[in-house]
Amino acid sequence: MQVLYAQPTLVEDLRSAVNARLDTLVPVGHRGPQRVNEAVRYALLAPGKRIRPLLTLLAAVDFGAAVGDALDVACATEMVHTASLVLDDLPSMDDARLRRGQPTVHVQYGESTAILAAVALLNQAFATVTRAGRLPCETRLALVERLSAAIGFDGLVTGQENDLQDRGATSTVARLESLNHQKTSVLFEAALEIGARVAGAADRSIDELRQVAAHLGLAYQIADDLFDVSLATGPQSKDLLKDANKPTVVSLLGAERARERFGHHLAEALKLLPARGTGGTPLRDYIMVTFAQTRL
Ligand code: GRG
Repeated sequence: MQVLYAQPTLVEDLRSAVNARLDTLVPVGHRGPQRVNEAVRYALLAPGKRIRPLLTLLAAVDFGAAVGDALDVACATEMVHTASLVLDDLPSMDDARLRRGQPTVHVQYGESTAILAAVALLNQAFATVTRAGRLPCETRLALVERLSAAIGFDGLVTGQENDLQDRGATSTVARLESLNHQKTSVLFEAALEIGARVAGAADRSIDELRQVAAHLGLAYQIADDLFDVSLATGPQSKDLLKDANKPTVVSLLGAERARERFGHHLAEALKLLPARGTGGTPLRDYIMVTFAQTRL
């Protein structure tokens, strides 16, 4: 998806900090076989938009934490997300050939190395949270639990399995949005909650953030699908297009009504975003720029 990058300096600084920290959390020559290390770095350091770690950092900043206290756990959300992309791209799943502007991990390194790289990334995500040294032990434990909930039986795994089983079936917008919630919103929810928890936010604010993230994930998935449709006429359409027979909110509603639905979810997210003072906050500004100005 194409996103405008004319963002406030804070966001650019945070994105650079995430990229630099990811580089050090899985360094060249890190333990284990060199091929897996290379595949992990290939996937992780490719130019992703870093939406999930930015959500974590901006929530942390919004609720008064220092960036340094949230940086490692923010990087952990990106590791989980990247692992999910590597698995999603496999021939047995979406069978994608391009990701983040480069050949997918299994195309570059082979399927078995791609699977091992995804497992290594997941493992490194949890190792990173447990070692996030400036946070109290109980906070780290709560974050491990929160992150694992977003991945497992109530999270990405369920979303992916349901999506694969539903493939091609006639569906409803409600059913698709339930899948989109399980595949996309769950990690947005965890990312925002983790940032807020690092800052010691109250449970009520965290509940509000969860609802914000749920709508953001649904809006983002519609934008992603609209963008896929716009690629259909592009020069690399064969490589870039996902399963054209798979129903999406866009294929069910048509582009115009899908855009309206995107607008509805975005408006709900902004309405629910906990108010801070009278002006905007870095998190609200980021959502406005990244989501509201996403080119549809
Ligand atoms: C065990 C972690 C784990 C997952 C297993 C494979 C799987 C289950 C889930 C895949 C879920 C999936 C791929 C959802 C799509 C989410 C999505 C909107 C991806 C695109 O995100 P962007 O646009 O990508 O943020 P970049 O590359 O910018 O990070």
